[in-house]
Amino acid sequence: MSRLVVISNRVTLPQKSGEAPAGGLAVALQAALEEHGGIWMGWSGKSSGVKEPAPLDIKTHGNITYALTDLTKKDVEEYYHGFANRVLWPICHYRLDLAEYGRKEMAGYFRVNRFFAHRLAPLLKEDDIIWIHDYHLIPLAAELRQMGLTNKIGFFLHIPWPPADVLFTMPVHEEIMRGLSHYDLVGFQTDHDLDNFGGGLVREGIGERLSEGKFTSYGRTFKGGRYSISIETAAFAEYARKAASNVMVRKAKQSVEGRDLIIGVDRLDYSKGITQRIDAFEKFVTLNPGFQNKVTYLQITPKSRSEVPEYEQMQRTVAEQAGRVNGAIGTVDWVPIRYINRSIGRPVLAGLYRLARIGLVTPLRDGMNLVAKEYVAAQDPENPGVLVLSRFAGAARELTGALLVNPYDIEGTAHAIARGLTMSLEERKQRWEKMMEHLLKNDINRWCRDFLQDLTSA
Ligand code: GDG
Repeated sequence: MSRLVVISNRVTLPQKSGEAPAGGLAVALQAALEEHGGIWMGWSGKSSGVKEPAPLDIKTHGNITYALTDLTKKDVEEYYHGFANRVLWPICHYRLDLAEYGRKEMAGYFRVNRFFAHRLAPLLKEDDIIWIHDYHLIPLAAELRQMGLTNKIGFFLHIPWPPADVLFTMPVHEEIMRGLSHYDLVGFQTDHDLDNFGGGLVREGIGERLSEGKFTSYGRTFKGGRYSISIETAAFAEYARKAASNVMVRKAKQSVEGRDLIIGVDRLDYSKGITQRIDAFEKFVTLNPGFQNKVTYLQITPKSRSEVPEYEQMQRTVAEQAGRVNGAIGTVDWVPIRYINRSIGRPVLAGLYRLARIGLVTPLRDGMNLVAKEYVAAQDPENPGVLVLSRFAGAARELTGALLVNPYDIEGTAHAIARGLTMSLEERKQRWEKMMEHLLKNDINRWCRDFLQDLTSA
């Protein structure tokens, strides 16, 4: 295959020795780049203030060149905090009530995509295969085409694609749809997202779904497909097995003192359904008094996007809610909810998943949700826990051994928690084996390989 060029909003630099390993996506992309040789370009995460950003910061490690750019303060505000995270993110997660559309932010989004294209183009060779990631960079292919590039360009959307009626509330939906038509391959997490995309084209009269996974719109024909992202299943399972001896994990085990552990792990984000989940936990304890003092619910929630007002507000809401529930149902010797508002190391996380009798993954809407897959991979095959999973996570389409719940139905989720905690070992094993077999076959390397194969032949 030709050289691979990956562009994403943020870039994962190689780990320094002794650092915890990066997540599965970074590992898989780094492996693909290493194999074919290539470039990974993106935003450094830094602002150059009012000054124009300095030239690209280029770092080479083995076969991979990392190219990072700063953005001005205005760019960060308008492109990242503005249009990407206050318009595209809420709309793609069906939260029209939270979308704050502004022309200034929209213009900033397109301007930064043009800026990325201009910085990237001089690094490109004629036969490079280009793979662009996620909602921040939808118009990038159109900008590159405008500059005369004819390379194969693929796009993968990590978040959901909404149905037409939701998408059309965004004033610039046409420009966004047009942007996608400039790719050779557009990848979505699930069939639902792919269907929503095709449905939107037809509804607006701007395109059609053809046979063999092809679409046509704005005079271009391109491929669309489902590529469900996954994890490094075998490596993560091994990692979790070893993590049992980690000092922090042993301490955590002691501190739950024989109680059943329920675990939730999410970036602090309104799409993750954390407040509904805490309500469901409270309801579970209220409806099942026999479980009082017998369970600990550990919610690990690193802060994210704190500069966006909705996220800042949510930080306070969740902390207050956890405190209120602990006050209402806790006792002198039992703190029902442990709420951690920062990131913990990956080895400890893997060990905690394995310790937990229930993995509680209940987003209101999620492209895939890798926590659900990590929880399954981390289980002890002889005594696996139960995954309670929202039917609105992309992962629900694959993890059929989970107890599927509607996260808006608080009582339903409470019942699922009770059912998970009382499930026989035999049923737990049966459900887990089915999911683990699927995840071993469909891991992150397969996802990466499938996408790149289809892009190469598109
Ligand atoms: C987007 C889409 C899609 C979380 N807390 C800690 C920690 N994490 C890690 C988890 C997992 C990752 O972060 C979160 O991935 P998710 O998939 O659950 O969610 P998003 O961040 O919203 O990701 C999503 C994904 O892209 C990939 O396409 O699945 O639908 O929204 O790996 O383990 N890791 C550590 N400490 C923490 O406290 N070390």
